[in-house]
Amino acid sequence: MKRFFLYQFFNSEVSVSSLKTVQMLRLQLLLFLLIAISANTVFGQQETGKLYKIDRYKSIYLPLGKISFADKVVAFNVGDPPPIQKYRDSTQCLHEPNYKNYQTPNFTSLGCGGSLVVEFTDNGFMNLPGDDLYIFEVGPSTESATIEISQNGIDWIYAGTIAGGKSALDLSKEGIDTESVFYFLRITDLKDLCRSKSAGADIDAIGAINSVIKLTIDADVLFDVAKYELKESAIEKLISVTASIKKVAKATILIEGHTDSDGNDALNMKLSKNRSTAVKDKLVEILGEDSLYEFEIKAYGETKPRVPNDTDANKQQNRRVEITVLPPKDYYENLLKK
Ligand SMILES: [Ca+2]
Ligand SMILES: [Ca+2]
Repeated sequence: MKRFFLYQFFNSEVSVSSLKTVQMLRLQLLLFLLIAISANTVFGQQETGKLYKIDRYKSIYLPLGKISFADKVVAFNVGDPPPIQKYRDSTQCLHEPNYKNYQTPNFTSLGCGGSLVVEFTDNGFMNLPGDDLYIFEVGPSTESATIEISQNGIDWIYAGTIAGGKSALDLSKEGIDTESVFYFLRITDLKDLCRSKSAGADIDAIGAINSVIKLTIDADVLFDVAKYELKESAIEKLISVTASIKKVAKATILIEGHTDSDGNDALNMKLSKNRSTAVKDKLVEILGEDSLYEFEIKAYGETKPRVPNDTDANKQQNRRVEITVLPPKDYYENLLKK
């Protein structure tokens, strides 16, 4: 239909007097088509970071967009008294926020003193510059709750309290290190409001501002002993790794190389550096030169073992390349400008 119209337009017979107008129109149409095409290529580029509404006036920017949110409910211990049935669906606290109004049960009410454990499955979170977590608490009143975090779902660390509309947490305030990646979060209601249809804190979403994707690759899969040329079988592994990286269109990718304790310290340092570089070069090749990823390399040699280098199995665990997909550098640069 569209094509037919264009054909008609470009081939229409016209009188000399209206020729000028038609030429103008043709030019305008061509311009319009050109703009439409270039707009497509710009907007076709998937944008990673996203603004989420907090209230009527404010929004918060999550630099890794929709992957930033908690993905899975691990446990829900509803408080006492509990909220009414329609506010008790624990899965309503997952994924992107979608609160409409108090009547629509698009959130989870914890009940008085209730607690909820969620897991991040396609991302983790860390203590990086600025606020690290944001809890989307909704409903007519903001109730306070404590937040604890965990790397494994077993050992928990206190991470702060949300209260009085303060829903952002900076993990550095609790002295949490800047290396650990966390995958679990527990939120426990502090019994502010127990006599309500939606007793306990009302959670619409749990977002990681400093969201990361962490991938650890066994170095034996990538390299032969003491070598830094990628093995044939490594390519397939790195292609599967890029599938995870591509969940975000723009990011800083940190590649860290580690060895076991066999051999000379300085040589191990050099080896881990060469190996990280080889992984970086291959990832650049697979992801494409013009992609929006920035790379950083860190070599640790044998200085940061995961486990003691006392058995062959442990040594194998220590020989590894860690890839962390972090919020893009310009996100932090913008934070500094504020
Ligand atoms: Ca997620
Ligand atoms: Ca922080």
